[in-house]
Amino acid sequence: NYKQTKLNCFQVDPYCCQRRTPLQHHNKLLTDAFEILEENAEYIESSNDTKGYSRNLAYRRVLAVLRSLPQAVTSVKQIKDVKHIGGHSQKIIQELLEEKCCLEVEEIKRSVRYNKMKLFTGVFGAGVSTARRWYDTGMTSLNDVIQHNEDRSTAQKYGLAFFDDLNMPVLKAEAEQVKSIVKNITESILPGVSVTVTGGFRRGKTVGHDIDLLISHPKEGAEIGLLGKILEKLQQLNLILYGSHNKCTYSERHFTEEPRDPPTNSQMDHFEKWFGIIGLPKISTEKTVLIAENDASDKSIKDLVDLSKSEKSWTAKRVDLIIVPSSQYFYGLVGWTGNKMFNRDLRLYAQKELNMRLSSHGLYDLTKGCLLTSNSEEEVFKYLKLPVIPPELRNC
Ligand code: DCP
Ligand code: MG
Repeated sequence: NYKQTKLNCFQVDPYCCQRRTPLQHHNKLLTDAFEILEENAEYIESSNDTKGYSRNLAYRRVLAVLRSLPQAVTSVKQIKDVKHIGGHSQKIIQELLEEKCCLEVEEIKRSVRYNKMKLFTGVFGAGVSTARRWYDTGMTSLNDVIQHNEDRSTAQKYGLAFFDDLNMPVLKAEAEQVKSIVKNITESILPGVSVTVTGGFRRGKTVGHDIDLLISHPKEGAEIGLLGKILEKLQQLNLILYGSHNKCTYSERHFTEEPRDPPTNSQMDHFEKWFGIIGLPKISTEKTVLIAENDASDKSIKDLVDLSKSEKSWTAKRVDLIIVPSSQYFYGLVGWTGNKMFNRDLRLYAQKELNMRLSSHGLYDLTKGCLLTSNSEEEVFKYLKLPVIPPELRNC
């Protein structure tokens, strides 16, 4: 009957890559709470746990389901049989619906550990395990970390010194500004090149934490050696504050065989890339950009802090430049558009349901023993026997 149907109105496909998940959804009261639980579970879980059950992943799945629901949940009965929402999560949802807040979440929000871990993982170059080490050593502020004389990676030094700049949300206009700088430079080196803003911005986000640019050229192989030249130019223009250039070997670049097993948790690919920080001229300023003189790996953290606090005409921004050979472009585009959960399920689905192996480099049909080349994103979805989910609906 009607009432019964209404109560069980939420049926979801098991993999989030089968669902449409917009940025603005109907269950923000719930997802705000589960985001805290998910983050906190990540801070607590040790990396050894990830082979077995992961609470963090379980919460990420709950989040992905809630974000994809076509309506607001108003009664816990509606989600009684919904995939991925277990008993504990249902109790939390019930509490949130009845009380508008959840005790467990409120306790986490007040806890010192959660707040310090959130602060420390916000440092570029510091992952969860570094943050945990800082916390366990008794450090409670960024200043403590800066003062503490332990060996820090160059990335962490920059992350600490430019913490404020790097934690300012990156605006879409800034992403477009960086894209045109890179596009102009690249075009002057190699005409016909394409530069695409991917990551969250491609999924319709208006702010992000970094700028992810895919660089490719229609002529396979033309992109070889390109990144080094782009970086040289960026350096000459004094735009680079810090960077790490991962070159890749020929065999990794020319991916013709069965895709490598992607490491289970990180979905790192083998593209040639640069992860760095640029000093982006403030949009309204006409002053020349003067930033750290080139590779400042020998700069002391004090010099960097002074630089970050000086009156500067630029802001530090995180930028990723990824070189994608044209034959792998659409797989690279899907992988770098994300989001992470969408990628995770896409790969799991390909493996479990189709006996195919998907990575940012390609799709391999293990049954037929062949590689499936793709000339569009739509074709990737077609091979995977999935509806074409546009980027704006991949916000799982
Ligand atoms: N990616 C991934 N797995 C990782 C890192 C990245 O699948 N471990 C993919 C999916 C991401 C994309 O690359 O969506 C870009 O990575 P970001 O970390 O920049 O994530 P977003 O751009 O989605 O978010 P933000 O707006 O915070 O930059
Ligand atoms: Mg990004």
